[in-house]
Amino acid sequence: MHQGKVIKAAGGFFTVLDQEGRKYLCRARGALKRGSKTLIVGDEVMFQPLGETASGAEGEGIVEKLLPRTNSLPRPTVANVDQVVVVMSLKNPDCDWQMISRITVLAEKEALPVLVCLNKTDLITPENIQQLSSRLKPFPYPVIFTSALSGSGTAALKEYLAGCCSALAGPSGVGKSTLLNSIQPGLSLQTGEVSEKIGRGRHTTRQATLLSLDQGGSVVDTPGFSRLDFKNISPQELADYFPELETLRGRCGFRDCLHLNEPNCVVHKETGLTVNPLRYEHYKTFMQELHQQ
Ligand SMILES: Nc1nc2c(ncn2[C@@H]2O[C@H](COP(=O)(O)OP(=O)(O)OP(=O)(O)O)[C@@H](O)[C@H]2O)c(=O)[nH]1
Ligand SMILES: [Mg+2]
Ligand SMILES: [Zn+2]
Repeated sequence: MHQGKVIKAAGGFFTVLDQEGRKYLCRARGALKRGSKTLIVGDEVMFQPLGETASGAEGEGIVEKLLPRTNSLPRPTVANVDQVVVVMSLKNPDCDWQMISRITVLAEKEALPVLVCLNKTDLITPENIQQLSSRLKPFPYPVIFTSALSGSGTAALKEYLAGCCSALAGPSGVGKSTLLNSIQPGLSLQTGEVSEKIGRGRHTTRQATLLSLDQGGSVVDTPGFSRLDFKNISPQELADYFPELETLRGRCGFRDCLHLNEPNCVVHKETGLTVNPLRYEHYKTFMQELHQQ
């Protein structure tokens, strides 16, 4: 049997890249098609090639076994990544700040580092960017401003992607695929116009695909999403996934303070200081959602 990595999953077929760089189009054994065992992009697997394959050609095979995952995200659906790059456009479509926090909560749950990439800077004025930068102080994650169109900031993104495996995450139409094309033109990923009527992307990227970068490292281009619900997160653990709240742990009046309306809550005192008011709003919104579940 050979070991390989699932780089694409579509319609019951899995493209598996082996350690020598050969690709195999595989079906999976029955047990690997159901429940938490369903194969996803990034999975390490053992597979059996079917017959001989001429050198250079793509082979076929059967995936026999899923190897343990170091992490996995429900959305975008990927496994075994080293970091998450949240991509959002500043305009067309408008930036969804709450969605950024939703994605970071899921990344934190998997203990994954996060980078926030704010794209399409060419559509707003330098003054707007300045205002945004000051609104993002403090902010618990590194932020880079890019324009895939002008190329501004893309070198910084390229540097972040070097040497590790990143998953891009964000709504449709924010420029995930366009950014990757600008970093590595040979990828020739399909991109799509944002609908003028509804102001949203058209879901151009249909499947997550793991792409190798010439500079070393890899990146998973993913389909955009507009909704992200929390599953398997309890109200008590939510603050663990907000690093700026996590560092304040144990300093509130009540040991089990949820940082809502409790007296002597240090998070209340820190909001506007070390805690960004926008992030605290997101925390309260998510807390409400978790209580309704
Ligand atoms: N003005 C401007 N347009 C951009 C920029 N980046 C991407 N676009 C445009 O935004 C549209 C959507 O880009 P895509 O790369 O397809 O977006 P995506 O995030 O991959 O979307 P999905 O694959 O649907 O999730 C395209 O028309 C791009 O040309 C940018 O920096 N500035
Ligand atoms: Mg895309
Ligand atoms: Zn508190």
